[in-house]
Amino acid sequence: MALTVSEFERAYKEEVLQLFAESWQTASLDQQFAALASLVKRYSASDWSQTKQAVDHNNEKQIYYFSIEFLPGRMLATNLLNLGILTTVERAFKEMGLNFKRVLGMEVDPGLGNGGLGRLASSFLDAMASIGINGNGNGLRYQTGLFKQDFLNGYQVELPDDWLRNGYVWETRKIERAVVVRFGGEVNLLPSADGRLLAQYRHTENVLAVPYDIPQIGYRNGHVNTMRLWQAEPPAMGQPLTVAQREEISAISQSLYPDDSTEAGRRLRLRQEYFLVSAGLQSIVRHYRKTHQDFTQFAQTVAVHINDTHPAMAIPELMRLLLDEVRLDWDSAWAITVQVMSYTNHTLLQEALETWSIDLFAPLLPRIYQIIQEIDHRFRSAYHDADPALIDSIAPLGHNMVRMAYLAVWGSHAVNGVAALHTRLLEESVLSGWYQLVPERFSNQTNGITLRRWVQLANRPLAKLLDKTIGSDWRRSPLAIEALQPFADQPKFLHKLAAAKLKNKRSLAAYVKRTVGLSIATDAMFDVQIKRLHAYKRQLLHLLRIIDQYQTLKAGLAGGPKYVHIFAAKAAPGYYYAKEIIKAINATADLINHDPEVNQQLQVAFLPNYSVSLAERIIAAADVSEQISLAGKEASGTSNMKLMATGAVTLATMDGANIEIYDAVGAANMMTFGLSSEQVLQHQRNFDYSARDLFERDPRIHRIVSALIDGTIPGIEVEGQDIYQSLIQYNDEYFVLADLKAYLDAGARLDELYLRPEAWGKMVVANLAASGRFSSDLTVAGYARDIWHVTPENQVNRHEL
Ligand code: B1N
Repeated sequence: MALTVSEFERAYKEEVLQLFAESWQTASLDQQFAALASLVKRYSASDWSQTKQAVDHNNEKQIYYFSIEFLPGRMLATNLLNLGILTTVERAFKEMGLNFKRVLGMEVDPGLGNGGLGRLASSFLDAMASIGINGNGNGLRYQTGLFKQDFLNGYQVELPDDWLRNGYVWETRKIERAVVVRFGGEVNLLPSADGRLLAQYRHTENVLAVPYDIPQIGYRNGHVNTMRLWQAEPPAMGQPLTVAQREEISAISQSLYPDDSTEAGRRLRLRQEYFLVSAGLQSIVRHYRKTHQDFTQFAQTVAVHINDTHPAMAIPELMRLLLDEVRLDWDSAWAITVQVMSYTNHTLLQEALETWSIDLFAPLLPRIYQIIQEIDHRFRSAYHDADPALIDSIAPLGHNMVRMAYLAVWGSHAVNGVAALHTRLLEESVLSGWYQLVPERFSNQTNGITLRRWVQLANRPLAKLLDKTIGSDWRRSPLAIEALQPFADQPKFLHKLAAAKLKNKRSLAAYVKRTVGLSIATDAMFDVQIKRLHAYKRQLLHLLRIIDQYQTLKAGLAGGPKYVHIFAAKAAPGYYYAKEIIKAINATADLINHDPEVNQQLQVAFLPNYSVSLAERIIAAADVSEQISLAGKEASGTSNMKLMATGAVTLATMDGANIEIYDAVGAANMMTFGLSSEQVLQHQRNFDYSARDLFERDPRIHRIVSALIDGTIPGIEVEGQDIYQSLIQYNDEYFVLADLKAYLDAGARLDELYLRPEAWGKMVVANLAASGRFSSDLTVAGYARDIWHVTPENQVNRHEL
């Protein structure tokens, strides 16, 4: 939009006055934020309304992205950027003598997700709006988001995240769009006039689902989509409810399950999932009926995307609506459902594959269970010629369980993994039976990231330098950053690049000092591992390298570059082992940071409360990106992309999207090590891996691992022992020791390169130049083409690569 500095200033001052009866000079930071956000809403309102009208008017297809998690991050800067008025507003704030950065910092960062899966969902919403497709989010409005993390004596402490305390500026409650979601009760199938059975529901528990709409503004294209979050409330009418009943209802959208990569098989979670799905679909069907007489156009105008299996009940729920409310016959309803639905799998981990015991499921959702039984029955009949053992092993119902991934594949026309290796492994293992049956449904859609957030907003020094060097095309066309490649050989440019990095390091160092009181050396290599704490991600491996560096320094064998190791990670509150790793890292940090013999060379900072906002601070300052999961375990990873796209070099196993980064930057520009996923599989099959052997035979490994139990690191008597036993006694499930030597060697090679600034700069440039393909704009364009069958207004194509 077009807006001059003085126009904005006038509008802003007026907004402060109107909202708070306060002059702009005396308004508090909170008020400044509220006034600015309110203006942004005003600026986007007509585009929002027009986007919605155009959809209905032109009968355009809408995508609904169903996800139990979203991690939008703070929205003010993004919205200003996407409206095209960020620099204008910044200038105005400067002119008024106000602190723009601090105003941005007043916004809450909604923690409505755990990690990559939730962040991906939000990044897709931004991308859908930005490439001009009608894509809406459908999620839950959790009253408390992911816990806030603090450390007490090195242990993780979880504090409630009361993010709605002061209201959420971007949302609008739409009570007039509320729907009723029913649980429990009984279903009777009664003969009806049309000769078919009519499902009659009795004694159900009725929950009011109230939508809250949040605008999702596209990047400078006037396109504004909607993220809709549902809140559960006791219905205003009907039977009076007891306090306990009302609480049970509110609990549905009360809090986010803090589990990442494990299945939360609990009744409340199931209620959350059905609530999300039923509310979303009811409102979609209701909206469709306003403009259509029959359902012949439904699949052409609606696509529902199932983000992992948590919303997979969308399949039986849409069947229910089409059968019981629209009164279609089974075959027509099923044909529509399959065309509408698509499913993304995000994990190969057994413990994350959702299954629900029928004993829990059937009484809570009797009609949905009936429909799943019928789906299962018809699936089995459709394949009565096929190998019965195969069919049995992949049917939606089996072993007294509802198997959500299998239901999702059978009820969708498209299924995808999130990185090339992940999709291949899905086809070969977790969903191999399904791949045999319906191979044409499978595709790979490699994850992506919102480059605008990570580069344009969170790395301003780099963004400026890019503008000066290659012009500003890269801001709109992610692949245009390839033009940077020739500058890899220009020492002057590399100098500027290093200067930009140093600036970011100084900002992060100031933050670290402010928050944890540690002064980190900004002339050190910043070696970063940021992601959920999970054994398969192997923060432990990183810790063992730090211990090795510590021991080397203590032995007087210095040499390499100065290091600052930076961690950020939350552990699921019930994940005991992950919490032990946190304690062990914190204890090691404490030891190292306070030891004057080493702390000039080596420091460790574990920053509490990892979140989108904290990621924005850390990523721009990183030199090294640790992506060291056991090969075959990390579906994709996305911090790997964020870090390489903003100037870090990747130290990685050949896992998830690391492989695609490797393909993009070339072997010379990334440091890889460790077992391949095939080798891991082979060891697992042959039972020929012995961690104890490695420990006993390799003196270096012996020395490093012993530090966990010999008192080297004070304060981890229990944790050190447990971790030691997980490695030696229980044979190191995640092959930490198997990869340790290769990891240390790769680290040493990286150290040498870091000591040669030009060689390092070259690698950084190669990474930056190759980063465009990881834009989620391109990822979403792939979904649009292969899965949703819609054409973006703004054409972007990863396949031009
Ligand atoms: O999804 C990300 C991937 O980049 C990561 O590799 C993957 O680990 C992550 C249960 C999950 N997979 N599964 C989950 C989240 C919450 C939950 O309750 C599982 N998260 C991932 C994006 O594709």
